Amino acid sequence: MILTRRADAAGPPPRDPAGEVDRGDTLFISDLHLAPGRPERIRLFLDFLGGRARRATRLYILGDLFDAWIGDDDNSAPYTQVRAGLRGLTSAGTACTLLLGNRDFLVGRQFCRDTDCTLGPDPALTNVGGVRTLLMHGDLLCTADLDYLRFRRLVRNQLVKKLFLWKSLAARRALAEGYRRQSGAAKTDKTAAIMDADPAAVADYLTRFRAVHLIHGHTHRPADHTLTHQGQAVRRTVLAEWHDDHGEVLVHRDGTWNRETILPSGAEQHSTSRS
Ligand SMILES: [Mn+2]
Repeated sequence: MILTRRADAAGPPPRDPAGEVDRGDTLFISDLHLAPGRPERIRLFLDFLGGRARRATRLYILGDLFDAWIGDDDNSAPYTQVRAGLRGLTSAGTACTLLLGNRDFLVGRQFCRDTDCTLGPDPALTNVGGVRTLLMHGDLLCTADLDYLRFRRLVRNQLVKKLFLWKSLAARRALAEGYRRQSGAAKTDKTAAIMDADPAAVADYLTRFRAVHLIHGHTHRPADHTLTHQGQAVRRTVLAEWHDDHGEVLVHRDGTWNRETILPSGAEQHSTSRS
């Protein structure tokens, strides 16, 4: 549900039949880079969906949930599990909104039908605790990476997407594997500055959307930036990537923000408080 109105405009949040689940939190995650070759990370995410995430009104996944996505018809076992996990979460009453990342931009309508998640635009303007908040994956902020932005325009083209999706699953797998190798090689050549958010792009999006808080991922440089924009204090919150043995979730509750570490079940959970 995107999102120029208050999250509660559509009525009260779904109530747990037993009335025992407190769903006061809004959660933000990104850059999980789930892949069949990362079973621990998939398990960590599935446990998160079945546990911590259920105490939220809404979960925002700000892109790169998957390390690659070659079409909603990919029925590899891990992806089927992830779809079922998301469906379990939304069925239990937590809304889930997804933004597309540069790795999983082919997530589409069938995925949303399978999981009952909503696909958000990028950027997505929303309201968190009465504050105009802009949500992005973050790749659009890295404006110094001209090669990538050119590639982005190409692969996001509707016809190009259709041509790719017409190919067999096997052909798409082979193409994605080739791209993954290429992209990995290109990344090591690029300077740190090119791969970070450009301050001018940040300012530009904040102005266009009259937002005072920007939340994004993609750069894998988690931080809480405070900056002055047009004489006003604004915030840029960068989400952390997930790893096989831990993930991080940004939590909003009653005007308070926290970063919580998500650990494999059995391990002790801990959280770091922020304002
Ligand atoms: Mn990314």
